[in-house]
Amino acid sequence: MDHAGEAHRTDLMTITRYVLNEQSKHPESRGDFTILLNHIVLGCKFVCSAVSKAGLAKLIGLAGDTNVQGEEQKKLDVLSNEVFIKALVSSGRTCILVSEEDEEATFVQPPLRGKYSVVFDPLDGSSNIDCGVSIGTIFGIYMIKDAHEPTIEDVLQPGKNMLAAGYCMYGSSCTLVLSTGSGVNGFTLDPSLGEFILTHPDIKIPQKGKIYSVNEGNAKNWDGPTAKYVENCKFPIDGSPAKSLRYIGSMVADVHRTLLYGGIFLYPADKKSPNGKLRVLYEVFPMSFLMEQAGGQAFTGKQRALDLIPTQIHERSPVFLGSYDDVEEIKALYAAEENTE
Ligand code: FDP
Repeated sequence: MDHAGEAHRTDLMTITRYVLNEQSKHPESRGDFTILLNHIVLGCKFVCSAVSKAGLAKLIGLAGDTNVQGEEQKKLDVLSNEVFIKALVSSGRTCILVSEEDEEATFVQPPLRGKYSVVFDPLDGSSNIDCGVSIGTIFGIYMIKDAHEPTIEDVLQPGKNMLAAGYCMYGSSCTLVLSTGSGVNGFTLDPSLGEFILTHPDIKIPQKGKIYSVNEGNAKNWDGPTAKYVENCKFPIDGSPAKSLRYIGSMVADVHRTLLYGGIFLYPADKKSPNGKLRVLYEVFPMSFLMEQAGGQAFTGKQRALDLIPTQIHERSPVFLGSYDDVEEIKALYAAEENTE
């Protein structure tokens, strides 16, 4: 082993060092938020390890089946949910948890209660698990109003009230993208160190992109502005080059590409699903928060996505998010339609 070479690596900006640096900017901080983030990071490492073994696990027993030891194999999404619930509760810093996997919100028992609520999708894009396509965890963090008397209203807040949001993508590498409200940073897991290293500092989304990302199989049910926007992507009326279509069908992967390369990701309303498909609290809000922090925009077809006030924890909303100029175009089409009504 080249110990001299390894020594150079100890000045890396790990996610722990980054979060501690951020904490030091707030002298009044008691480190609660740092502890919470550390527990989220731990959850991501666990899920990353489980996802990377998923193909292998299939050789010894299908998820949901019994393996050769006679133990039941947990489905990855169920396992991921348990991992995050345990990691968040044991942090001692959370009060209310909303997970995509659980119908009801979890209220943490008083001895372990803290002042934050976390909304999350432990394993988003789960229809892609069996073919090894990138999937991810999405999370958003709110501060609750009163830790002694938490209510569901504490998580039914507009996305603009989030303190932090992020996602972890389990793909060819494991990448955690985080915003604590002052820009967006990306960290890649170094498996040999078990540490997330800052690899994408201060991510800024290009002002305008060359890619649009949508499930075009739903096109026959789209409304006028969405149909017109996608038509413009393919046959631009201003003579600009047509956009390329890229759609993975895994929100974390599609949003990650959009953040890095620019362009637009849309999951619009359609006649069959008037509220679209994506969930407000743990899909639309965290991704919209990251987009705005990176200089982009997120729109619901009616308003700025982060202004939406949810009334139910599993509520859905249409969303158009990505490069500033691209979202501006779809906003103009909806505004034009409103004016003709
Ligand atoms: P999935 O159903 O595989 O869990 O909301 C979940 C989600 O994936 C997103 O990750 C993804 O962007 C979207 O649904 C894909 O939906 P379509 O299959 O309808 O395109």
